[in-house]
Formats: sequence, structure tokens, C-alpha cells
Amino acid sequence: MATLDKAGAASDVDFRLVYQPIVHVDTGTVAGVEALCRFADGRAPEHWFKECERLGSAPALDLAIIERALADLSQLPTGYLSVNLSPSTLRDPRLTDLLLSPDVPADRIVVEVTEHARVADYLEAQRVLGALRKAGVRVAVDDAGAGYASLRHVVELRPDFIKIDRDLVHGLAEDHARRVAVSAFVLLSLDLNASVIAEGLERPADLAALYDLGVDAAQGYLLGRPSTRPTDLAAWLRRDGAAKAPTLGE
Ligand code: G
Ligand code: MN
Repeated sequence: MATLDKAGAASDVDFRLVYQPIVHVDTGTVAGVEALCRFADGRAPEHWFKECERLGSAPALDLAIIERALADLSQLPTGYLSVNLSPSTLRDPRLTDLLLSPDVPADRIVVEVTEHARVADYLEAQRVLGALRKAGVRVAVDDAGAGYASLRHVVELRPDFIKIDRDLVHGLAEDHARRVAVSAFVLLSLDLNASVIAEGLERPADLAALYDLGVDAAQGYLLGRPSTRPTDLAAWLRRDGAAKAPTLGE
């Protein structure tokens, strides 16, 4: 694994991408896929993202991932491609250069603002996100309800998607408080004209509870494990109903 330095020789970083489907709760159809990163040394992505944040190289890594995901886009199924962004990447001018390039179908791109770091300046973040939105890029708040993804964060960023953190989703079928918390996000989403995605869905009982609560879409091992090859994913998604499809290993 190459060292991640601030200069961001990001192409040296040894990672590969996997794609995980995001599925409509009511119909089982695929709304889009999220590009997720896997590192060659086998360490959890959280480890590397934290380390990059500490070294100031989060933008270099984020941009390298986005570049690779964009190159895969033509092999991915229709629907959106969701990519993760640390708040510090929002301050990097290379982000808009990359996403606003004429070859990028902006209306297929969703940027997820991750919860690992604090947004220091919401006005600045809104300015950059505004420029992306003008071109058709949509915005998600990742892991809402965890880390720095507070209610304030959601209200400030006015996302198109609210992705609810898996710790609030797992076990909601048996936990009234979790259901109320998810409902609160659904209520907020109606006001913001956003759509809610539940993350980390592993259990059928929780899927049924999400349906009852009016959650739009879900992502998790129950609906599909992240897949290594975009072509595999495309073939898999052509089958009828993601929820019934066999899962591909990573
Ligand atoms: O923070 P973010 O939501 O981008 O993180 C996604 C991570 O969660 C990925 O590493 C992915 O492999 C993992 N993941 C995806 N689905 C599930 C799931 O159903 N359960 C758990 N525990 N993790 C999941
Ligand atoms: Mn994410």
C-alpha cells in the first residue's frame, strides 16, 4: 500500500471498487448503486478513511475513487451511481472539475456527504453542492443519525436523499424507539422533498417495518452484497426483483 500523502498520488493507493444496490422497498426494483472501496491490505475501509482524514489526504482518495467509479458507469445498471465524499473533498476544486466535466451524466450521480468529519462551514459546502446540483447532481447525507450527521447537518444540507445509519435500522422491527427515530427522518424528508434510504438492512422483519413506516429504499446484505464486477452487477440486476436475486460475494 502506497503512502497517502497530502499531494495525493492517489493512483498509487491500492484499492478496488465494489458496488451495492439500493432497492425500492415497495417494488424491489433497483434505484441505484453505491460505489464502495475495498483496500488491498484487507483493513476495514473505516480505518483508511480515518487515516486519510488525519493526514489531510481524504480528498485525494475520494477523487481517485470517484474517477474509477465514473469509468465503470457505462457498465453499471441504469439508475444512479452514489459516491462518498468527505466534507474536506467539498473544498477541493478538483471535485467540480471532475463531476462537471461534459462526459459525466450529472443526473446519474449522487454524492453522499459522509459523517466521519465535521462540516466546518455550511455556507461553503452549500455553495459547492449548489454548483453540482445546478448540473443535475443529487446530494445524500450518509449515515444520518450517526457521527457528525446530526439533524442540523440534514437541515443545513437539504439533501435529496437521507441515508439512515445502520445502527438505527438494525432491529427496528422489535424496537419502538428505533421506529420512531426512522419515522422522524421520514417526516423530515417529506418537508425537504427528500427520499429516505435505510442502510445496513439484514433482516426481513426490518424490511417489513421499513415498508410500514413509508421508507422509500433500502441497502444492505438482505438485498444484495457489494459486488466486485460492475458487469456481474448489471447481469444480476436484470433478473426479476433484487430482493429475490442471489447475492454475489465480494
Ligand atoms: O458509511 P457507508 O454507508 O458508506 O458504509 C457502507 C459500508 O457498509 C460498506 O463497507 C458496506 O460493505 C457495509 N455494508 C453494506 N451493507 C451492510 C449490511 O447489511 N450490514 C453491515 N453490517 N454492513 C453493511
Ligand atoms: Mn455511503
